[in-house]
Amino acid sequence: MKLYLTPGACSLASHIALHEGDVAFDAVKVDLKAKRTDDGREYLDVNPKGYVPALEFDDGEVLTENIAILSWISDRADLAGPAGELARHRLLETLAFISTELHKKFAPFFDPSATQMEKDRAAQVIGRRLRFLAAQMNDDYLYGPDLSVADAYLFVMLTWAKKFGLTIPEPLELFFNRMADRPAVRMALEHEWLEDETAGASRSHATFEPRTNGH
Ligand SMILES: N[C@@H](CCC(=O)N[C@@H](CS)C(=O)NCC(=O)O)C(=O)O
Repeated sequence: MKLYLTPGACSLASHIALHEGDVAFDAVKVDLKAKRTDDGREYLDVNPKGYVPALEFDDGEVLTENIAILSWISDRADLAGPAGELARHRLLETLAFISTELHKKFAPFFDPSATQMEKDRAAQVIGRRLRFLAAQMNDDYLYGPDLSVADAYLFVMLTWAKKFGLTIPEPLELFFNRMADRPAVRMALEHEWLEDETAGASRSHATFEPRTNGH
């Protein structure tokens, strides 16, 4: 299985979740501008939508969209999540909220042609969404004492909020630090950021074996 990712992009959520779930995978870096992968493919041949993340299974089938990929990882690795009869749909509800109401609101910060007014408006909306999620925190993570794939996605949103100097509610600052201390998160961050710092072409395509025999 291959996870196509771009360092620091939303694909980091799936990268973290795969490590958290101890799932074996190859991480393949994508140059989003050139639409080329570091294992020498045209990225549009992998994902015609042209964006990351994409998860390619050994039989060649490709799954795209953060919500679908994270939900697959959650099932495959049996990661924590909401309880109750609506558990599965509650998780989808949160992933959809993060994807559509938070992730996409960062657009002006990644758009060099966006005006300051557009960024200010986006910052206000993002602030409201983050306060909503801060109020939803139930114990150390969104759904209790154990991490869910929604926490991995929220963590990536917080890395962006920090990068662009946005205000983060106190409970989410604490959550961020808790996440950053997790070995799986450190592993994903190290792989995505140190490879650029060291310009290590050899680290741009990495294979991860499970730490244990299944999960
Ligand atoms: N709807 C997609 C959006 C993914 C997305 O926005 N990916 C960004 C990185 S965070 C990207 O690859 N952008 C490059 C592009 O759209 O060309 C999903 O949720 O997976």
